[in-house]
Amino acid sequence: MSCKKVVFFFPAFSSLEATAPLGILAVSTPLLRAGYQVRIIDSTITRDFRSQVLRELDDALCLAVSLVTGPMIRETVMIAREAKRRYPEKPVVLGGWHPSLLPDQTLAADCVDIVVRGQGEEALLEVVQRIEAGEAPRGIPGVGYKQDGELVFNPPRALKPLRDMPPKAYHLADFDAYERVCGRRWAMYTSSLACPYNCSYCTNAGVYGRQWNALEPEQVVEETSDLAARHGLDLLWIVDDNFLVDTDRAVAIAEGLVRRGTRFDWSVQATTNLVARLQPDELRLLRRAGLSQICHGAESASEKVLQLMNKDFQQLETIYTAAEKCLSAGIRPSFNLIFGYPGEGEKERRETVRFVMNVCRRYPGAEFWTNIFTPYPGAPIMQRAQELGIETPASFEGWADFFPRYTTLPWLHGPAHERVQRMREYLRLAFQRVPIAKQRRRAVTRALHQAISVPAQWRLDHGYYEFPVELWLKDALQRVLESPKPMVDAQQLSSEPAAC
Ligand code: B12
Ligand code: SF4
Repeated sequence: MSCKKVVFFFPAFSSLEATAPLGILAVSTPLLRAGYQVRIIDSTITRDFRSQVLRELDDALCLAVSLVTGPMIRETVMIAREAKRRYPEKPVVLGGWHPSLLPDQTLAADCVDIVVRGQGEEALLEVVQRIEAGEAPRGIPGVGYKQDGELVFNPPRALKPLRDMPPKAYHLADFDAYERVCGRRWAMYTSSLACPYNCSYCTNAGVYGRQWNALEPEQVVEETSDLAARHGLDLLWIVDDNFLVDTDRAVAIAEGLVRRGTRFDWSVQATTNLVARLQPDELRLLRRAGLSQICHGAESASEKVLQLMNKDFQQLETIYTAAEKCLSAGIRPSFNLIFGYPGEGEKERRETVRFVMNVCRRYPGAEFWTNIFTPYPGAPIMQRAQELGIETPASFEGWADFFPRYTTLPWLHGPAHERVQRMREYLRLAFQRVPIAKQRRRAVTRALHQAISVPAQWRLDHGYYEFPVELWLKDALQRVLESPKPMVDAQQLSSEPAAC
């Protein structure tokens, strides 16, 4: 017999940066308010997540999974298939970025019954109410479902401004368990949605549009202070696409946090042009309020590639300015790069590497993180990528291997791909970087990395990546010395049990 319970599964996302899944906390609140119980089983912090999901499903209405494109799909398929085998009558509902961007193919998978596109707060509640009533989710905006083997898609759901959304159910998260995996006690927080720009590799406009909308500063100050204090967090990552679209709002948030005397660090994502326009005293104020890092999507230092990426709002000098301004205010500037973008050749890659060397030497403390271009469904570049020979997976499962750390492209594979991967590895070792997860490296590994930074810089300066003996040595030592990922077991992440 089913009680008023929904089981959420959050598949592992191939990173030690473990914290509570914000999408699930967001869609949980309306369910809790309507009297449903919620169980969250996050595979990153739950040793026997398979048996736990199946056990919890026994008296639940449905299984709901949140996922993005990439490796999370592997565990999603495994768990959804087992759930369907054991409980064929209980619907499997998928939400999050991948189902939002590729609803048809996702719903076509044998183990998926319902998909939710875009914002899930209201949609999931309505779906669960229908499941409870034994009815199909006919007409619920943003929802797709199967009817007699056919895929049925209701009209899309209009986007709601963030201020109209309920608060996230952070109290469901076992922050102790996340801290054991990650080494840090941190959480994500959303203060605005969407981004006014439209970079051609970016999927955001496809899900959240381009109309930036944000919470009022007072609400942000109130919620972040409370969240950090309540759960003893030392870091909040504000996951907004572009936090600094409204400078006055950012300044007002900083003033509010300073007035409250909060003590947590926070980091944001913002474009270099918006950081460059800040005045030094504004950045100092943000720092005093706890802002410790700004992550920028620099992506390339080739004018040609930036044009191809539709990043005309970002002049190269704004990257230098952003680095300089951040560092002089005591804020760590981080920059992301994409290698292998269509149109980028060896010459453009060299330009980018030279630029990185230049920035890191002029502004010690600036850091770069790299990826290989991965065309996501819904991104404006996708069609061009397909014309250039990218083969997109023909099934939901196929997307599990789409991952920007390893992607090979028709124009970047074999020895060329290997060369770029080595270059990325040398970039990683050449200068210090600070990940969110605490590094559990031994002193000897740290010393080795330090020692490799000298030859790594030489190689990057000379574009020479043959015979990577330093990398071979590092890998061999790492295999012998480093301990495996810590195993933790979460407490039951659940709402207050209601009688059922
Ligand atoms: C935080 C984050 C991460 C963190 C996640 C940490 C964690 N503990 O969860 C880390 C750093 C690990 C990460 C890694 C990656 N990420 Co990321 N990440 C984000 C980010 C910035 C915020 C996600 C978030 O929590 N948002 C807040 C919540 C509330 O919003 P939401 O997820 O959209 O949820 C809403 C709906 O989607 C829906 N919903 C969500 N879940 C569910 C579930 C159900 C059942 C229902 C009904 C609805 C529903 O309702 C929610 C409320 O409205 C987004 C960008 C963004 N703007 O969202 C990128 C983003 C999700 N990441 C992305 C990518 C590409 C990656 C990486 C591949 C990057 C990399 N280079 O390695 C990896 C992949 C990780 C993996 N899965 O294997 C892409 C995903 C694109 C795609 N097609 O899926 C995004 C969209 C960024 C982008 N624009 O390109 N990421
Ligand atoms: S600036 Fe960032 S969030 Fe905005 S469109 Fe470009 S990549 Fe996407």
